[in-house]
Amino acid sequence: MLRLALFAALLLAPLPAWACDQIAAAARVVEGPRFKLVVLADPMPIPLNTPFALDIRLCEARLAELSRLARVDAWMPAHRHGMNYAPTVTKLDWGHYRAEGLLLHMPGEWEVVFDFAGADGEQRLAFRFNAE
Ligand SMILES: [Cu+2]
Repeated sequence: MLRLALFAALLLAPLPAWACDQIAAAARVVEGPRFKLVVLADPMPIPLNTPFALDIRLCEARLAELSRLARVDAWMPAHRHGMNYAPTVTKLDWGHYRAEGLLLHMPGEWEVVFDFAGADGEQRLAFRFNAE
């Protein structure tokens, strides 16, 4: 009973504002034609020369289960090279994925690419950012 009360108290406690602000500032929202992606880096912000992971959610998706996140990758458009590692993608839940093992080995502009495959065809979404 005490544990239940503690749990209820935790549920009612407000989240620290800094957590929401940090998440809102760090989240990347990528608008696609059929759904949008909300991407959070772990750790954040995305570090240089250190492995990081991405938490990826398909939002506002109709039939999200038809679009499977098949691949996550990153490359530097200006230098025309990718990473030295191939990240792994794990499905956590419907429309919720985690990509691990990304590592950016150079400062500069990177593009993170998300390739989806499904019964309704292939789709690529991406965002660019400056790693420093
Ligand atoms: Cu480069």
